[in-house]
Amino acid sequence: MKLSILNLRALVLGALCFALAGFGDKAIAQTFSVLGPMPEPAENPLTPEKAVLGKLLFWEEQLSSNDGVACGTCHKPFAGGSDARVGLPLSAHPGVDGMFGTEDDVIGSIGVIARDETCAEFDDGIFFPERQVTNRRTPSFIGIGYGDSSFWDGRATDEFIDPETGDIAIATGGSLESQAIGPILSTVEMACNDRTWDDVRTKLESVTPMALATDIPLDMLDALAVDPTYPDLFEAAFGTPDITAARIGFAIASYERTLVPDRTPFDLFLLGDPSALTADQELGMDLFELHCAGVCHSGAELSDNDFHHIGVRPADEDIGREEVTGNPADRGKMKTPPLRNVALRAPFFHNGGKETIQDVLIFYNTGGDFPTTDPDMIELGISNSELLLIEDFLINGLTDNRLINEFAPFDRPTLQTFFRRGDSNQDFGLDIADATHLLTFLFVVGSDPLPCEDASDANDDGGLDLADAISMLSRLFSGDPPLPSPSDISFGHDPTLDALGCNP
Ligand code: HEC
Ligand SMILES: [Ca+2]
Ligand SMILES: [Ca+2]
Ligand SMILES: [Ca+2]
Repeated sequence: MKLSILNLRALVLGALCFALAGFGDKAIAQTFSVLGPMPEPAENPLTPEKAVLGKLLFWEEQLSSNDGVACGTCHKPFAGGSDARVGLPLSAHPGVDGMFGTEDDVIGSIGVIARDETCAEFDDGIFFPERQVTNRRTPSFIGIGYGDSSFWDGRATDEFIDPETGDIAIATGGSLESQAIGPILSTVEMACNDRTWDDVRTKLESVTPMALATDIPLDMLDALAVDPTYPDLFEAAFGTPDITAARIGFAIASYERTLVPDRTPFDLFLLGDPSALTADQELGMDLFELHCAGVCHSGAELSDNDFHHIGVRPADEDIGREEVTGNPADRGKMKTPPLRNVALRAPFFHNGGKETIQDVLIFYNTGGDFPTTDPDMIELGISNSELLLIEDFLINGLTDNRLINEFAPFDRPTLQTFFRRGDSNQDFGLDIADATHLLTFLFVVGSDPLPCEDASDANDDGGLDLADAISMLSRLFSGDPPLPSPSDISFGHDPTLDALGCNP
């Protein structure tokens, strides 16, 4: 057989590549790959106008009924796209038993106080007067568009149905759009009861974009340079000023598609920079490939985008995927999360039940905590020194530093800080120490600045003086009603604009 020059060249090149790559790395390349371009559905091609509108909407607290919650309140880049407020005791959901402090509790995200259809607060029986908390740990919104479904149970589907018309707006590839319209009407996350898309439209038509945010990133400032209204911004993105649910979904999904976490040391290593991973991290990657990639954590995303019950909790406790499919075989199954930036997202799993990566590794190494029918959940018997190498890979090999530093495109505005009125010393309660704390600030020369001026402004008149200490004391000792919203018994944002600040 005669080889053409071209074929010969291909052969030689192929052999050379093989020799250079070495056998082990070739296997790695088959198990893992770099993130390709983010897919976008034909019906919603990515444009800068849609993406920046989506970014504005994602960080827009006025998208919620009561101005206190944006998508970004629960999803922060520096927390790996998840919620950073997990250290607060108020992030607890009592789980199915309805009781706080038991085994089935979940570390969720703080949403809104329960409000009826007139947006009046009511006692939900669990959280009131505090804000409600989601019943699952918040996953990332970054790099999610590679998958074909969204949420832990995958209920946000590939096919995106326009919720106002019932039409199929996107036939396939629209899970981000399907997901994005969910929280806006969710009575736990952002809405009063019975909120409609008309309500959302009316609200967005009337507000000044980003009026509540500070430190606004440059691309958002550019879009806001001519003081546009939301209808103006929708016109720039979609050609007409109409605000619809589908367009909100299209815009937010477009923004999310610009968030590609592809500069991890792992990605740089796969692209051919052998120094991107330390020797230990490379060993950790090999061990990860051997023990963890298997059916679940391989490919470009390090996720099979499928659903598994791995025994973090009993399957009956949160039935997960079964809720979507109706199939009892899917009981307790949750979506395999992609693993880039995983270390920033502690605590882990759908219930936030494992505090550290080390805890997660011990969980897998011992074959899980609760019985599961999954044949892959077996004791792994990995040695401690090997576990440390895997941990090193997961923590240092898979983190894109642009998220930690919140560099573009992972930059964001500063949102409102939550506090308790009167909690001058920031220990989550109002007591006499808060009055003393404020008085010290007011009258002792050289005393420390207040960590949260808004909290110390007990009477919410925009100033800090003796009257605030008196408000605290009469609330404590004269049976006065709760201090002004968010009040001393409820954690939330300041509903009145003033010049005072509050450190996050
Ligand atoms: C109150 C906190 C909260 C708010 C507000 C919120 N989310 Fe989430 N987000 C969550 C939680 C909790 C989940 C997981 C829910 C589940 O799977 O059942 C989630 C899931 C997601 C996912 C799915 C990720 C995956 O791995 O499948 C995306 C994407 C997302 N949110 C984006 C958004 C957008 C866009 C908004 C605003 C329109 C928003 N979130 C508002 C808490 C929040
Ligand atoms: Ca409980
Ligand atoms: Ca206090
Ligand atoms: Ca005051």
